[in-house]
Amino acid sequence: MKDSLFIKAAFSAQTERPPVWMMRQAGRFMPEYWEIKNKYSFLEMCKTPELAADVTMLPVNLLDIDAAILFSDILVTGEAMGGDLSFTQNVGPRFANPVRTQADIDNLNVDVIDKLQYVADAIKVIQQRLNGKIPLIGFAGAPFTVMSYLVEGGSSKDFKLTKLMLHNEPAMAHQLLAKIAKVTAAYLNLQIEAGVNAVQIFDSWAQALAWDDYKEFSHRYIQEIIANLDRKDIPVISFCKGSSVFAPLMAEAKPDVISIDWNVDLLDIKNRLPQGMAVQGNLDPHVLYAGKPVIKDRIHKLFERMRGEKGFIFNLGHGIMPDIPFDNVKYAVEVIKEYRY
Ligand code: 1CP
Repeated sequence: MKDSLFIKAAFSAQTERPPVWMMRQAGRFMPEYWEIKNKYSFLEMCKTPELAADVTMLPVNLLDIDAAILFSDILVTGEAMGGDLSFTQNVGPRFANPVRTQADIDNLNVDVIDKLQYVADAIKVIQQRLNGKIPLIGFAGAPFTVMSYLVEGGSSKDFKLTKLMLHNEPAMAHQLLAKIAKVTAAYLNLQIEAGVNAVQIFDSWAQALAWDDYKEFSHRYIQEIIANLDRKDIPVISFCKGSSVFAPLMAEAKPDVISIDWNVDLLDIKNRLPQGMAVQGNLDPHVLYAGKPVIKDRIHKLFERMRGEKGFIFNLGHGIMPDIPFDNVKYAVEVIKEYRY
């Protein structure tokens, strides 16, 4: 995989064009996803290696992207620790037994790697199907983001209960975060052992935090996880919503790549990072709703800005929305793949 565009760019080597993959590429914007989803529940899909492989391969076969991402979810660590997880259409993820008291935290298990073995099995099936064509990215949720789902019991707009725990019960919050971080490091190491070619840590809701709180309750645990990875020779990508603000701090955790949201000029932020640290990003996913000339123009503008830069992976600033037209995503990938520096 060392010679793949994605791995080369992740390690800041020269490439003839930027590699492309998109967060949430294995998902609901594809009619073919629904053909599978209509027959199985989301968790069944995650836990059945052949099905997880089928979904992982959809964007590989239909979009011809430069990296595949494991089909799973960031919340499987919370489930393995004892969360009663379900996914309901139009509601999203739910933990029926939210974690809000000291007793709830004490009850969470950390010795849970056996419960996540199905992910290692899926990775092996996916790698057989990929057959060396492109790299496979594994992933996990960052402790703060996973904590927010455990505490709120599901999605949240304002993270009220989570922030209340950080502010009123910081010692309790740290115990919870430390438990999640321990499981997350072991979980990513399981994925590396099973054969993924890169890992990405998703801290999707970090932007809700004030700078000091981000530092104390999020960054610190990501740093700990990255330090505990048995990295072998694979790149580590750190993503958060809010990276346009937090990237210089994220860099201190020493990932190989930082995935940047769309609020910032990508070159400006790259220039503020240590030499040799790659960036991934950062098209506003809403551009993919627009007309094709707009999509092409925005991609070309980003690429012109990044011209001559080593260490640039094209991605969106966050995941593809489920109602973005498939044709537009396919067109964007074509525009990117035709481009030459
Ligand atoms: O009902 C369905 O069809 C399930 C929808 C779905 C899908 C396709 C969920 C529920 N998760 C996923 C897959 C998924 N989730 C992947 C697969 C690989 C890919 O294509 O990228 C990944 C990487 C995730 C990670 C994930 N899950 C994140 C981090 C990434 C991000 O977009 O910020 C988050 C925050 C989640 C939680 C989650 N799981 C599912 C939903 C609908 C949500 C978000 C709900 C919310 O807004 O809180």
